[in-house]
Amino acid sequence: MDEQAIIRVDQTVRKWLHADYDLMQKMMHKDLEVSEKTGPRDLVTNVDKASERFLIEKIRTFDPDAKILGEEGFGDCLTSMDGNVWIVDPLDGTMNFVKQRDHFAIMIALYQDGKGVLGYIFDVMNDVLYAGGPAVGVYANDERLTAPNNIPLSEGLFGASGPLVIGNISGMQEIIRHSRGMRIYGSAGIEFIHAFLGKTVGYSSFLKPWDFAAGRILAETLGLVVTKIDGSPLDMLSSNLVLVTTGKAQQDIRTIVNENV
Ligand code: 2AM
Ligand code: CA
Ligand code: CA
Ligand code: CA
Repeated sequence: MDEQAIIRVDQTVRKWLHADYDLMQKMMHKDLEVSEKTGPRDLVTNVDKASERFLIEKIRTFDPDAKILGEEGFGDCLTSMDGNVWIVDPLDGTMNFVKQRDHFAIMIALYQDGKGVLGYIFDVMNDVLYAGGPAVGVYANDERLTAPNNIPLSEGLFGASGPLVIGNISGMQEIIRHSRGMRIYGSAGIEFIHAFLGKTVGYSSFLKPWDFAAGRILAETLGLVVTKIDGSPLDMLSSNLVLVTTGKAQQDIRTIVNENV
């Protein structure tokens, strides 16, 4: 796709996201239908499902030959990253949505033959859409973002998921001890945003493709490094222990992880 084509796709996706935002705003103040997926800490609501149905219907009409992966199962089964692949997390941070009506996001990513083209993380309650990709840069609404400072681990706050910290997976507690402190927000999308803005030096969590597909594109465009915790490349078709950090913190963390295997 040339730059003009990417800009046209971008304008279309932004319209879908704003319509999805309106849908969510209407639904979130009514009674939610909440059910458990794998247990009481893994929920899905009628809003997750409505959002995914809405976005996938838009993508199918716009790009009928594409493959679409959605968390709640309304898309396709993905076996390769060939061609156009859209990855949708219709509501990221469902537990926050249910308990707080805050700190959640809508995420969409477009990959072409495995390369990230456009990524979107919509911070719904702050009404800020983080959007872009390598061809167009990264924007927070209309404001272009610049790369966060390449600070070492020792100079920043580190975002982690609860299970990684509690289980001390891959030396997570040691990683945090080397940082200025730990933050846990309960939404991968919101955590990625904090890394974009330099509010944290990085983030790590065990994530599915829809949790990191958009964040990865935006983070890499901003010069951050997105890998598995051991520094190896991400697998877009399965779960990964994802690490997004500045280049310097990536080196610091790799040293700690190697000492804790
Ligand atoms: P979700 O809300 O879209 O499910 C904190 O739980 C973060 O990790 C959220 O971004 C959440 O995404 C994601 N996550 C990934 N796997 C999860 C799981 N099994 N249970 C709860 N959250 C999960
Ligand atoms: Ca979920
Ligand atoms: Ca998610
Ligand atoms: Ca979700």
